[in-house]
Amino acid sequence: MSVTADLRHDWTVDEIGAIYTAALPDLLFRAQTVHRAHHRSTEVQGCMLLSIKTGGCPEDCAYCPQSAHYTTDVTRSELVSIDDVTAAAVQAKAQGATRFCMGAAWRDVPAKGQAFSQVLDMVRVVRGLDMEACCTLGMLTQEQADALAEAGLTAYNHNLDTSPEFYGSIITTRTYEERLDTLARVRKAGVTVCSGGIIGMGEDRPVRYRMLQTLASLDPHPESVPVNLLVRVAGTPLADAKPEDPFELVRTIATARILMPASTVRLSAGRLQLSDEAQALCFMAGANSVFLGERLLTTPNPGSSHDERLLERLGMRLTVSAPDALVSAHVGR
Ligand code: SAM
Ligand code: DTB
Ligand code: SF4
Repeated sequence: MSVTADLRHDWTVDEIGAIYTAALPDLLFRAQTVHRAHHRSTEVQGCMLLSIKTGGCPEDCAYCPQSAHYTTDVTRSELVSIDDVTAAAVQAKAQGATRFCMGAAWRDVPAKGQAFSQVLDMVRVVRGLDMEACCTLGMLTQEQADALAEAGLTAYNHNLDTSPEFYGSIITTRTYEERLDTLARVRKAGVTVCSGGIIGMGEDRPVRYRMLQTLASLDPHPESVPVNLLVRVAGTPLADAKPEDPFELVRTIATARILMPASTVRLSAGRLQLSDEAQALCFMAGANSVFLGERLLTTPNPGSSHDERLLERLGMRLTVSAPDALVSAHVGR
């Protein structure tokens, strides 16, 4: 069988629901079987995040501590210097990261001023260190997507976050369609697509099915699918959301793995709320990437020494060389 023969874009909600709600041993067995056909079962990619422009965002995403609509502990800062990015990327590489992801609290990339050309320089620095470079900067024009491609950007992160139907109860300042439009521009520019979502925002299971269905309907699939567990931040509207059952995260990851077999499924925000055992289940469900380091963008993360110990206890390891996302998505191992 060709490893791409099982890539489908027409999953129905009923099919997705049946996968998601299967008995956990059966779901994990199916996810593992798919996972092993496309990925090394004992490896996870280490990525490092850096917030290059923090806080003061005009968007009203109900989960986000960086929105100017809410009062949180986040200290605003303007675009960081290229020297700061270089130092952070060098350190990330030393800690075993093979992808460096730069996030900006923008609705869209500023059309005027020097900021965008500085971001392009940051991308060149990261690529010059032989790491994958990812940016998440909000909405892009086609010209901006093309310029990022030209600078060597590996991936662009732009999450759908939730289902089309639930979206309006989380974000009112931009539409789902606008998110999809940016993803189409990224794809057209030849940059790989990183798009996923968040669970634990008060959504029910069918909302997750629809989010996963929308992601899997993209053709090609996003090369990267981050699954975030909501980090509940004081001051945001979702600060008091009910804590999510970790098994729901495991089920979401396993279902993403089955629907999008060749994609890297990233166990992203929220790991501090998970036991080591729950994280192990996420890896068994097909997650094959984590964020390293003590900080995500503005919130804490387990830190490299904890992760080193965890992977060692599991007999797993960080991916040593950055897989070329486009190639690795289609090469059986
Ligand atoms: N401003 C850009 C945008 O929204 O596309 C890029 C940065 S934004 C912080 C990147 C992603 O982080 C969001 O789409 C969301 O999925 C995730 N995120 C933000 N705050 C989070 C939280 N409190 N818990 C979990 N994920 C979160
Ligand atoms: C993604 O899906 N999760 C990361 C990355 N893409 C940019 C961001 C998580 C942010 C968590 C909240 C914070 O630290 O501010
Ligand atoms: Fe702004 Fe992104 Fe946060 Fe939304 S998720 S408020 S767009 S930084």
